[in-house]
Amino acid sequence: MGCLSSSQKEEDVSVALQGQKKLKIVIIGLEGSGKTAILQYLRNRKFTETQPTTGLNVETIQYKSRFYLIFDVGGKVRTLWSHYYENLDGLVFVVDSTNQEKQQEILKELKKLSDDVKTKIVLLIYLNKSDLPNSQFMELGVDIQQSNSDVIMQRCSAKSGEGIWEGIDKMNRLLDHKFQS
Ligand SMILES: Nc1nc2c(ncn2[C@@H]2O[C@H](COP(=O)(O)OP(=O)(O)O)[C@@H](O)[C@H]2O)c(=O)[nH]1
Ligand SMILES: [Mg+2]
Repeated sequence: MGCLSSSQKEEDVSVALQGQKKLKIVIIGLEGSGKTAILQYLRNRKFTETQPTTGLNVETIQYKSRFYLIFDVGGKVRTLWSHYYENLDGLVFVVDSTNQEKQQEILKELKKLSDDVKTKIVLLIYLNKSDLPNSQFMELGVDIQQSNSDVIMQRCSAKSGEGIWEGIDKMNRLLDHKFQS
């Protein structure tokens, strides 16, 4: 997996976006929610153990006829997230569904992103770790519904793969509409 320092980001984004049209997706979420595990699952088509993310992971993933350039920004420095929101097509927000105590913090971040993202995007919220017995549905709709974006909620597991491609498929379909309109 490519690991880039944030100082390289402007150059890397423009280089990566040259040539073939790729849709730009950013994966955010609290630390330990499973962002990197999901990105690795998309790349390897299977679960692989992760290391804590320092800097940035970037992957190009093909789904059907579309290429997605996906940025995993890391959860520690949340102020960095909004630097990646320019020319965004979609945002993936990963939630650890076993960690109900973090619900208020998650709602706060979702509210913040709906303020920070100025363009209409597709927002895919993955309720991750559905394979674990203490995984629970989280009611996160309130603030997000006010934003201008299409919102998808998808239970998933980066461990078993459940729901991962389903979420991407739903996002892909909504992006079809975006490009047709
Ligand atoms: N059981 C289970 N563990 C997961 C899942 N997704 C991630 N993890 C684990 O949760 C920890 C944090 O995952 P990671 O992807 O590094 O989180 P990040 O900080 O959001 O990038 C790692 O130990 C992963 O193996 C999942 O769907 N199920
Ligand atoms: Mg990570």
